Amino acid sequence: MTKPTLTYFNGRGLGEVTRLILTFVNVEFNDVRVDKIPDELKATLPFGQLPLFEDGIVRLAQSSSIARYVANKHNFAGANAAEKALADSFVDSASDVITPYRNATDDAKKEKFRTETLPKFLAIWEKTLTANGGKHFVGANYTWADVAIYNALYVLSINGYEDVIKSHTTVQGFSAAFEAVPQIAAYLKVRPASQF
Ligand SMILES: N[C@@H](CCC(=O)N[C@@H](CS)C(=O)NCC(=O)O)C(=O)O
Repeated sequence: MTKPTLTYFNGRGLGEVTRLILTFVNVEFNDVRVDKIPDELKATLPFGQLPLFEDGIVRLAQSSSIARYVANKHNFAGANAAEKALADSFVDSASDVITPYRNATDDAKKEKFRTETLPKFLAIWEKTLTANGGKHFVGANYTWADVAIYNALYVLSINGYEDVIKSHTTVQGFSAAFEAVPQIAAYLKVRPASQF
């Protein structure tokens, strides 16, 4: 089997969910990190942008399509059609949190995000996790939904929202348990530090 390659910038950004999925499912991959997209590569990119995923079967762009493909390929997308759809919906909920977080560029928007948007989603995540045993969002095993939400929580926790997250103990426990999964813990120890 060809060792897959993920090409992205030297940051977590739009590449990190796929890196975490591959790490979780114990698939070795070439983690290619560029400072700038070389012109000759840019000309061949499906949408002119990174990330790009290549596994000898497909040459795929668009971060969420890549992550979903990798999750499906490695049985990490949900145990059946219903679980897959639910997992997709929780992945989308992570975007529903990260998009307004990124768009909160002034104090009023930041305050709305801190006091309304984030608590609303944290309460939903807390309730879902509690009803499902505390460790996973969907079904009896980890799926890429857990990865996407963990990654969103990580981004928020290092960018000034740790206190809001901490008051949701089941969500907090979920993140801690995810980080303690041996292959994830090993990856996090060596993950390059980055601003984004
Ligand atoms: N919708 C795309 C967006 C990709 C994107 O915006 N990539 C940025 C980096 S985060 C990029 O390649 N920027 C460099 C460029 O456009 O030349 C995805 O989710 O993959």
